Amino acid sequence: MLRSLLTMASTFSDRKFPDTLVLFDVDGTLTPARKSIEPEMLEVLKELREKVAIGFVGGSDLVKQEEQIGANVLELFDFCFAENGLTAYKIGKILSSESFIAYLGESRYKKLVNFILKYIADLDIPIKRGTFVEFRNGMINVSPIGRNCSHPERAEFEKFDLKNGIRKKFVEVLKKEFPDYGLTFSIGGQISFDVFPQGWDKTYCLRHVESEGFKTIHFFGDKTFEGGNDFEIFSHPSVTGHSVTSPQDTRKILKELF
Ligand code: M1P
Repeated sequence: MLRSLLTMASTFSDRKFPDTLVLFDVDGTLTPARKSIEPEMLEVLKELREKVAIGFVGGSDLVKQEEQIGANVLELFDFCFAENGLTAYKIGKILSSESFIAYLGESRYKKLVNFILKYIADLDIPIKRGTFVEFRNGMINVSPIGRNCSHPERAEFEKFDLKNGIRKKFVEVLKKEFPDYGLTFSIGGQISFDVFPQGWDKTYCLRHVESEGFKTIHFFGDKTFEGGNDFEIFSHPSVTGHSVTSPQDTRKILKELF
């Protein structure tokens, strides 16, 4: 307890509310889906950081957050949590985390990835591009169309998937095929789903802030419904959750709150 208070006092004592942390999802909350952050949002975050500690918790890897928020993303937030917090930074310094491959082991991983690639090879969808499995530190990301598709192609796939339930069916098959792997399959974006060990959802990032002694933790996300990748952190007992419909909505709620 004393350690927590000391840590907090030394790190965020320059803020108006030093015991408050505000965490944000990225796609659909801070930025339009897979697009760049707008200047108005950067301005709002800068002002907010004078009052509270701020962080983001995204499903994507850090490379994508650098593309969307800026190459200096690590300087813009007190906490940067990529891959749900499996890649984590506090004030620009990396924090230690676990890894997907260490959890699963090479042999079980090979079985899983071979199955996924065979399933995608047999999928009859309008177009396919490249990078069907993206290997990350804390998860793999699986995309039936392939992550190399263009923006118009991803929008088309999203519509097609909504009608035909491609990802939903895929996830059902994987759950049946690998019941003993202890994995969660999370459809968070437009063209893919994330696969990670149970419990490694966005609540994972909370373990990195446990010792900071925050009294209030806010979270803003757009996929807060059950099954969405913001659901677990949004409904966590230690978190005050805010469900948003767009980056503009995020700004509106922030103005009301702070
Ligand atoms: O942040 C939400 C999701 O964003 C991307 O999804 P997609 O490319 O399908 O729109 C991915 O990076 C995914 O990992 C992430 O959860």
